[in-house]
Amino acid sequence: MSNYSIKNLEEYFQLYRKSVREPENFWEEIAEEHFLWRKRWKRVMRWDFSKPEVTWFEGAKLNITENCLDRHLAIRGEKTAILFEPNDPEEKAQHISYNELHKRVCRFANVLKSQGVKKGDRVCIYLPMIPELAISVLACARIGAIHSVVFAGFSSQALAARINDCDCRTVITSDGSYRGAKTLDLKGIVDQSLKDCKGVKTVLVVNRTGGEVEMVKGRDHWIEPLLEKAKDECKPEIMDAEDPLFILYTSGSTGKPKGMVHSSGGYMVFTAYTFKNIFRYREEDIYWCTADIGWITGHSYIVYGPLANGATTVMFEGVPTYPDHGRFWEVVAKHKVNQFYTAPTAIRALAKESLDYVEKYDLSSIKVLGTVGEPINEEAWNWYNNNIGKNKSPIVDTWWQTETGGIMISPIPYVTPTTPTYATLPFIGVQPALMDDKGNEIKGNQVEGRLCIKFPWPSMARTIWGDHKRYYDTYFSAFKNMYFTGDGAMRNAVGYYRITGRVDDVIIVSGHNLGTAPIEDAINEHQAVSESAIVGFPHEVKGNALYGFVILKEVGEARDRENLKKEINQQIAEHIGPIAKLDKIQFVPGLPKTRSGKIMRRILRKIAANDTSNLGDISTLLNPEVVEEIIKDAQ
Ligand code: 7RM
Repeated sequence: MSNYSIKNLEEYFQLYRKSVREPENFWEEIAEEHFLWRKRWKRVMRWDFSKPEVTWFEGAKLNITENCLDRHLAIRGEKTAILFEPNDPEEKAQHISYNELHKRVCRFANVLKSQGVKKGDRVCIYLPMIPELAISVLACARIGAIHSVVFAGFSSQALAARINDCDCRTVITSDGSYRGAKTLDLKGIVDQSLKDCKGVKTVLVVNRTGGEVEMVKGRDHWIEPLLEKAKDECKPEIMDAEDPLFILYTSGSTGKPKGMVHSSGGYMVFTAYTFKNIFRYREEDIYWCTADIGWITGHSYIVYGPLANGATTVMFEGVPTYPDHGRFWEVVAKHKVNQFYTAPTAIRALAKESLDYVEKYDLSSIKVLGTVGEPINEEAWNWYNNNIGKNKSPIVDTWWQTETGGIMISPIPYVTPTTPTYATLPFIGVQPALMDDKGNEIKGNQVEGRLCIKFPWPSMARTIWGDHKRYYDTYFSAFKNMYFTGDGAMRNAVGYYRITGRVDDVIIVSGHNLGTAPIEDAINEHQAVSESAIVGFPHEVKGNALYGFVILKEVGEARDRENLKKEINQQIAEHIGPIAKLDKIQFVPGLPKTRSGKIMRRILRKIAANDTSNLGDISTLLNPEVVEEIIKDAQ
């Protein structure tokens, strides 16, 4: 069991050095000793960032579900694999053992097969946080189908775009979903989107809310009767290590979402190894990540990473504020959660409420706290540390991305001394670099630049579905032989990294990545709008909120402006989802533009942040006079 669980800082540095000097030997040992392979690799890795082409464990054969399920049955079959905590605290939690999960995954896999789903087919999963979400993900992996989970908060149009982009023929959904006091009509959203998805032949519907739904004959099937009839054994499809395991969409700076494609073998090895060390998981622990499986955090650190380690992973259906602001802490106390992993936006929202919500509960089970998704400010870090961790549980501030598949920069708890707002040191095998605008690496400490990674790691995305050129252009063209993350970062005197935020047109609102372009596209479709620009501005709870500068077609028109603002937000909710709604909308006569026609977002950002004392050089603007006018009416 050497090397698999890192014990102290010295060992971390030793392993880190080994992972850089002899990456192949290092990863070969990890892969060999801790996973179940049906056939060994011919070559540990191969890479060429100029294409980009990366392979890990080429020639190896495996099925990830054998690693997440079958191999645990003999030693921990009755241990809880998934601990499901429903939205309604009155509804009983479900403890799904490894034995039971194995059976339910096999049954689900057999249903998919009976519906004609085969290896390599894409299956869209649009489900709330109920056990069937994890089960359907694993069922796809069992038979080698590529899952594409779409977060069940996305609108019908966003769902349709994702279904069509990777030609899903099968969609898995539920009648409805519970979110706090609300019940949402998921099946209705799916029906709406399928009007634009002619390729979908089968819709499997899980019964969750018991709501009235329309079932289209020949296309829609309730899953329960099919599951009942299905056999509870399903032989795993044996996959190549480089076969795609899943596609997950992430927003980009153009309108079209990017379908990041992840591999089977490398993804498994890296998510399992990071999970074990970054959460310091031990056999009896109860681990809870509050993310939704619709995001990468849920894929890697609710499903695959924990299950590959035989962990107990909590799945929470609800929201942090229902029935009140104490819900997270109630659940921690109830299930004696040992590792708790959430987003800064949730921490900030709960920190605003009375401490009574925290102090009511016994949080002494907590050993490790984690955060992910956006930079955590010092105040939120301290609140989390003092009130939840009681100054004794290390906080792991984990930096990573949909594209990286697993955690890249993070403390290792009880090993790396933490500093508020710092993600600290690269994980084993991760080689970060800070780059200047001219494309040179900035060496040494106390420096700031664009964050790149200069060597492949096993769980990196292999391509963008259907558009390898875009993969190259987005991540590998800015800096030669480097993966460019899109983030800025600084490295302090001791070599710790602090992520400062996006340097591109992606804005992170409440931990959700939103591209400005798709939102602007949605606004511009409104018949009264001629042009718009979106920027982020600092928000106490959400981290960033959205500010829209909108040019109307008819200037000085007596239209009801308040009503227009509502319509614009409605339009955004329909195109993208309620998470992308604007907090502020300002109607402007023009937008500051460069001579080449590029909107100067830098200026708009300053106006939105109410920081107009120094706007920098605006002489290159085509229309500098518009800036004054915008400032005059700023909100
Ligand atoms: C896991 C996830 C990726 C973007 C990334 C950053 C930001 C994530 C942190 C962070 C500062 C962190 N995937 N980000 N973690 N910024 N500190 N610990 O969030 O694809 O949805 O987002 O999120 O900008 O590029 S993601």
